[in-house]
Amino acid sequence: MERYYQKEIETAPREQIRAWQDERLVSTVKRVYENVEYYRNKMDEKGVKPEDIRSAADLYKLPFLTKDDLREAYPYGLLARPLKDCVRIQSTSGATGKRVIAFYTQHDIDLWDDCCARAIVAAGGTEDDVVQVCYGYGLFTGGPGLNGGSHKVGSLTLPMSSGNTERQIQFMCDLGSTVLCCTPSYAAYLAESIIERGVRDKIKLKAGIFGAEAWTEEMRRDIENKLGIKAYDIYGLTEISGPGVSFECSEQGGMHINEDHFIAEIINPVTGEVLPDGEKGELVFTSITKEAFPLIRYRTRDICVLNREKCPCGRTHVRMSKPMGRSDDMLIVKGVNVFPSQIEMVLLQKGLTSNYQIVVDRANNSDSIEVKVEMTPELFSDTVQHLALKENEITEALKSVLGIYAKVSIVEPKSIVRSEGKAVRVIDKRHLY
Ligand code: DLL
Repeated sequence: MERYYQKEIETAPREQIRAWQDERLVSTVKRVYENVEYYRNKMDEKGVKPEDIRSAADLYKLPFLTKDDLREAYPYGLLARPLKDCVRIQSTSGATGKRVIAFYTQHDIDLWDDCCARAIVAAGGTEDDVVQVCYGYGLFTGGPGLNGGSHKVGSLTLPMSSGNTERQIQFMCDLGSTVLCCTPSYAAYLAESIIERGVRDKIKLKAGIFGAEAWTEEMRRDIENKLGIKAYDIYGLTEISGPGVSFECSEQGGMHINEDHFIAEIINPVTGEVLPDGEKGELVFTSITKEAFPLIRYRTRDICVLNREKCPCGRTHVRMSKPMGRSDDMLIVKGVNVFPSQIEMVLLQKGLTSNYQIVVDRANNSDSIEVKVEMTPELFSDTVQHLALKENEITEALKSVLGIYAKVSIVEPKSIVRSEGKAVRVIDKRHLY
């Protein structure tokens, strides 16, 4: 039987959800207009006043917000509450220069934890469960979000954070973890490691809650078979709170968006026009219950489809498909957001050319990234040893900017194929979408 964490909300009639959205949007817009100069200026520029927003049907009148706005307003420019009311920040997994921070009041954290609790209960979690959280803790929202959700459910929470596979498996066996929360690639890696160690019959896992990066149905089946569990997708982004913006139910047919907290729209990423349900486009979120950091019409850059058909699980909140790509060039490698422009910046700083190519691949469910860059005429006459030193130097610089290891190969001049149109800078062999 399907279980819910907040049944009345999760299965509320559509008219009720709409009424919540209308009321909460109107008050959020009024509040940000009054308290946040950045919003006031943006709305004034577009000639829209809080009085023009009388229900969610007026949402289209409001200006969009993008990651660039967040960077421009960094760090405090979008705060809608005094800093003294905030108790936490979190930040995107992106690296230096591209970081975006989000603020939370205690109330915001409470609601965020509720969203994650809904996801855990939808995956079968109860107070009798042992939830092993191996998302990163710290600035990344994965660990703190699922941790908070697990507490709300009343499950025994293992705040493992990522890495240290040996210890993960030991605790999983000794403490009988039943729900695993981590990225799908780490889940696949754990599954292999468990089989390799011959301890498959010692684990008690029944469900996994995997997200933060794209993963395919094939990968789902592979993890489910190897671990003998049911694997659920979970989606979210730091700007909008973190994991739990949407989550899968037992139907595994799209992720229910927590519509009492977030209004979702799909737009044409080029024109900004709102598209009807069922059409593929960029997902845009408006948070309607956040105190510290409410974002209005935030462009996620994730390409999705919304589905309002009735879900057999009984939840009435709209479902989004798995993200099918991005409308910008951001890559997610090993769970970390990587922009090609960051790589280009390092290469140019290190005196190389902008003739480069980024190759992303996945072997044994683990991501790898290689940066091939053409040598300059000066480097051409250098010794092999000197080239290797240069490669190391760039590897180090990339590591400090991206936060992950990228293999660097300096290749011969003109060996990277020139494109006749746009340069093909990124070759993503993972075929995730
Ligand atoms: O990845 C939050 C999160 C943590 C979600 C744990 C789920 C589980 P960011 O680091 O800000 O936040 O990255 C957000 O990651 O815009 C998507 O492009 C991508 N993403 C998140 N979840 C999924 C998913 C966290 N289930 C960006 N499938 C988003 C595909 C996902 N992509």
